[in-house]
Amino acid sequence: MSPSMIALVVEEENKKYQRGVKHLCDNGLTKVPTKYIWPETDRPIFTKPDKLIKPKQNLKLPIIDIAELLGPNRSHVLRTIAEACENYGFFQVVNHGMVGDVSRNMIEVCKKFFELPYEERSKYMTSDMSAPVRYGTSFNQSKDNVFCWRDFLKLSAHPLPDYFPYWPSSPSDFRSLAAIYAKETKEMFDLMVKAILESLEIDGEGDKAAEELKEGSQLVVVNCYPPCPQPELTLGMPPHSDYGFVTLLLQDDVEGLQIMYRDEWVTVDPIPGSFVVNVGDHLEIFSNGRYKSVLHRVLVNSTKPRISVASLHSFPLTSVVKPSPKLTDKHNPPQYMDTDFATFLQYISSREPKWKNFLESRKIHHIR
Ligand SMILES: O=C(O)CCC(=O)C(=O)O
Repeated sequence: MSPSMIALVVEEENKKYQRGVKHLCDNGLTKVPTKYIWPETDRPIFTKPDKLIKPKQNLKLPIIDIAELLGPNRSHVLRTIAEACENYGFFQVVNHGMVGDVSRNMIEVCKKFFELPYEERSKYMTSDMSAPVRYGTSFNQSKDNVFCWRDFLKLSAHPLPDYFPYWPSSPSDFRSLAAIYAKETKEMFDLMVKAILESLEIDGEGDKAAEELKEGSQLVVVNCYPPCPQPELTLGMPPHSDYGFVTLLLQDDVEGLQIMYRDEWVTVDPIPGSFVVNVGDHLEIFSNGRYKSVLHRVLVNSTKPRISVASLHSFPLTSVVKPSPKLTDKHNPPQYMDTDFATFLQYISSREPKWKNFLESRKIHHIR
């Protein structure tokens, strides 16, 4: 084949991958295309094909019972939150008040969305990072060298009336069910973030931040990970941290989420009906590094499709995030530069975003 023919074939192949991994799987697949094969050092560790070496036990994250947070044990729960944010960057919440139907309906209607024909889903495909709805694949499909085994639907969600009319109109109940879910998740966030800020013991500063966050941004990210014929070669999502303040994650009953804990990847045990809560980059900045925005990634498997719904919350898009003055002084100077969304968007549009590169780029390196 001539070089120009080879270039044409490669371009055709790449176009195919741009349509997403669900489309690829729907058309029949017995092995993972090279585009999705990760370098050996980044792959999940397997002993033999399909057999994952798991850490001895899945990680049991600290559990926060929201009902207890609202009772006489509040100060004890706040201490548990502080320890979880310092040591894990993650915890799970139970008794959160969202009735089972709301989360189950959300997972079900999202499954139905990803089962729609490609032509229907692709109406929402755009490279415009500020679009109110964005369907896509991999992590950043215009920048990633190696693709990950994931398609996504991102919905801007707060204030809801501004974005709701742009959300997918098919399946017919998608908008209404997703709207109930987004609204209830936002309420859960408002409650959780008040507690998280209170656990930092910064008095009025915490109340001020909570008020600002109440009017802040919310992005609902639906992740779809189809079964993969060779899960040992690829990842559903590469190691990354979340850019917002706090993320609330709903998973179906299929495990896949791993977090970096004491320099090892450990799988999070999904507790049915619970939410996983994690510290984002903005909270790490706001807390001047006390609370950790921890790396996480997603593994896929050969038999079960997996759906997760992450709700990313932060300050309004026009705000500047900086270390709280209550957490800095001359002995403990700010560890991060003031950061706004424009800087973040510029950063992720210009390179392959992974690891904690963005947060690292905002660090101030003090000379002692
Ligand atoms: O699917 C998961 O469990 C995690 C998803 C995630 O990390 C994200 O959406 O940022």
